[in-house]
Amino acid sequence: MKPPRKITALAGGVGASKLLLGLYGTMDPRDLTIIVNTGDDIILHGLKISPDLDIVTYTLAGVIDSAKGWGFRDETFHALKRLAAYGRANWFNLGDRDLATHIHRTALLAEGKTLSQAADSIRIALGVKSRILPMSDDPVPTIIDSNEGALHFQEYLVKRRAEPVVRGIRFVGVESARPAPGVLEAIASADRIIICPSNPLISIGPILAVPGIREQLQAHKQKVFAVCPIVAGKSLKGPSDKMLAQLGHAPTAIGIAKLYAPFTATFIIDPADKAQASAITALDMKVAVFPTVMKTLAQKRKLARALLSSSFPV
Ligand code: FO1
Repeated sequence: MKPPRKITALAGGVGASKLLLGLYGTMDPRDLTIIVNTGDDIILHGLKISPDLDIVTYTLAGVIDSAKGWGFRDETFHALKRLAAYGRANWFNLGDRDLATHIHRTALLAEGKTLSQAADSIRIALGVKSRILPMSDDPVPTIIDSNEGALHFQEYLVKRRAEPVVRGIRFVGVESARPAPGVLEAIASADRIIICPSNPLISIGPILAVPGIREQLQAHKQKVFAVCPIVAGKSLKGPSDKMLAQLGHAPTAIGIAKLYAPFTATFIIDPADKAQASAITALDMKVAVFPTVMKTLAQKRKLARALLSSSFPV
């Protein structure tokens, strides 16, 4: 069997970017298309902020603050301090260089361009060779219903540090959202589709909720490989474990496997969870046991190489 050449990845932000960086350095990046969650998008100070699009773009451009996982490296925050002096909210840390991205994107949208076109303009300017597609050009904000009421996802995560108890998650307007141009085609034409290790509820969940995308994955299920974002009951990144438990899902590899089984052929779990392999196989998926914790570039590339191999998972 020929190794897969054309890869389409579904991605959130920080967790996904680790694997994406591994893929980017291991394959021809022009054969990589990334479909990114935009449920995290928020308007602040009149600017359209698209955190996951920017995290993926900055990571692949090599300009990310890798300690934080978002924003530019060596960033300064002079503008945010001035905004605060005018009485504006400063809980969301928008750096000076980062603000240029948001101003550019907002200006393009005001000129009648789409979010896809803005994302393309930003990634080309930063020298990223892979295609980066928003899941939709239509706004689909993720709202967390919590014990403190309805919160925008960024208010829940950043302002309230994921402390409120989650009672439900809504993607507002998703019923009438359309997949962005190229999204359904990228799934259909890929040799392999990789679901990155992102939060299944608030990173991959919004992408799946856009009408047509989940169905397209189901139609191409044999090509779908999903990397489990939970290892030994803990999230690789962010509050997924806590959110899963609060919404009645098991924060385990099996818990994620149950969510992904309808549209995934191969599920990748860390050796720490290998005891769960047979229960996952019973969900009618192949299981690959392979290290998924990616702290170093070598670990990112190792998982990427495995996912790009025609013989994986044997
Ligand atoms: N995450 C934080 O925890 N605190 C912040 O102040 C913050 C600012 C920020 C600015 C731009 C950007 O693109 C991302 C930013 N993030 C921040 C990350 C972001 O909130 C989340 O990590 C993603 O939305 C989840 O993938």
